[in-house]
Amino acid sequence: MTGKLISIEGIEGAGKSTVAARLTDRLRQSGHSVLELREPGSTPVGETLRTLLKDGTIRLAPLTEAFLFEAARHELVVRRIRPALTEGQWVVVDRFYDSTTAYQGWGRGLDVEMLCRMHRDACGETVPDLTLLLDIDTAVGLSRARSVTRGQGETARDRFEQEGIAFLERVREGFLSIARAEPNRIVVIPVTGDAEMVVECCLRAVEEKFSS
Ligand code: T5A
Repeated sequence: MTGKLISIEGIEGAGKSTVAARLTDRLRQSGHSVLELREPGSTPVGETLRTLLKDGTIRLAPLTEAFLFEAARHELVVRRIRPALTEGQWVVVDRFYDSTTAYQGWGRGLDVEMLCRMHRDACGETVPDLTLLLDIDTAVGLSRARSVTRGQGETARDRFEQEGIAFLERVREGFLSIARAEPNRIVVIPVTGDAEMVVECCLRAVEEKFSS
């Protein structure tokens, strides 16, 4: 595999989708062939599971939720990520397996070691070369996310936004704990300025990681 896999992580409203799109543009401008993907999603199975997983009117046991995210992930790895990396493309993915560790492990209370085994089954040797963790104040992130979904008329139904602040605090702490455990892979980007400033920080992290 000659391409690079970059995942972008963080809680709701941290700016992941915004950064993924702008980072992809900037990397393309500097001559890379880049595939931008999202999780769950970016395959027919993944997009179908995304609709199910985000629908807060459907009850799911925590382990069911974890299996569905891993199923969507396996499809993404096998059908999109590995072929792209083999061709030498760079892949920017909006969320990857750290989200399951943080949300289903730290948020829902599932055993983190078990989840790590599930990640290995779903992804094999396909692990991110670099993970950018966008770390935002929980209340600010939740308010940004809600202002977007309110516009789409979805607020009442989104499974994770309706969990509220205490759940997202645990998820945020989970992400930071994963970052402390894997400092070589994960760079924490504090989200304090506007989107362009955050993108610049991400680009610097990418350059530092891959320039040598
Ligand atoms: N999930 C996912 C799990 O539980 N387990 C898993 O394994 C996986 C993969 C997916 C849901 O599934 C859960 C997590 C999620 O709840 P999603 O839609 O993919 O849902 O993810 P969300 O985090 O919900 O997406 P959001 O759109 O809410 O957040 P983003 O992508 O972080 O934020 P973004 O870029 O859309 O920005 C939100 C708003 O803020 C503005 C943007 O313009 C936008 O209006 N903004 C900024 N404003 C000021 N300053 C900045 N720096 C800004 N950056 C963005």
